Amino acid sequence: MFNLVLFGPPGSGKGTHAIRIKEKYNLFHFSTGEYLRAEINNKTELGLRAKEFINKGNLVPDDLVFEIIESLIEKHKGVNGFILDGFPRTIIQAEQLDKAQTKINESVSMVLSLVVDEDELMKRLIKRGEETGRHDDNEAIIKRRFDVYNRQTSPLIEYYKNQDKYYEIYGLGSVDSIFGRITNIIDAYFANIK
Ligand code: B4P
Repeated sequence: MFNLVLFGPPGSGKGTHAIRIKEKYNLFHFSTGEYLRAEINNKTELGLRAKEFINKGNLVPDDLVFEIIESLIEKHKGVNGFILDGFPRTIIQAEQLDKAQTKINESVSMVLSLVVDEDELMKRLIKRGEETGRHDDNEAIIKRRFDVYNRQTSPLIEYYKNQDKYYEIYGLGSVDSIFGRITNIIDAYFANIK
């Protein structure tokens, strides 16, 4: 099974590219952010809890997020592979994922990290906020999300480098050109394991 972690700061293009990767490689795409937003829209108990954190630019607690991921993996055992978009976002989440996958003889295959500078990220997210009305896409909250990313999420870079699974992609340019960089890396991975 091919298990891809799509990694990067807020607005780096994870969601944008996940949709294309899913189509090209026939993988099951799961975005924790999208899932949590749907729960908020449906006013579920989980959504109400998650909203408090998301609207302040904070991460939702690890255990809450991990329960979602565990049941997802359990429900979709038969798929070709997963794109985990926006998960893991903390070392604890990464360790929880490793443990759960080891139990079923699986592991993360690769981590693709989209690298984009903060000025560009800010522009993209402000634009998205204006177009969609997303509550966490306003300047003050975006700054908080960058801070949370730098403190809580970026240590995962070392974590996955130590496992020899970390690949960086320059995330500026047209969506097509970035997608080309992504597919070069995935195709090389498949060519190597043949
Ligand atoms: P997410 O939904 O994952 O939010 P994101 O990081 O902003 O998304 P992404 O990087 O996918 O942005 P996109 O491609 O759309 O998470 C939201 C919140 O949920 C988090 O802050 C957190 O509170 C919570 N959460 C989620 N996962 C969690 C976890 N594991 N643990 C705890 N909490 C969690 O790109 C952004 C914009 O850029 C788009 O408008 C797009 O059109 C544009 N864009 C993309 N590529 C471009 C390009 N090449 N050029 C120009 N614009 C581009």
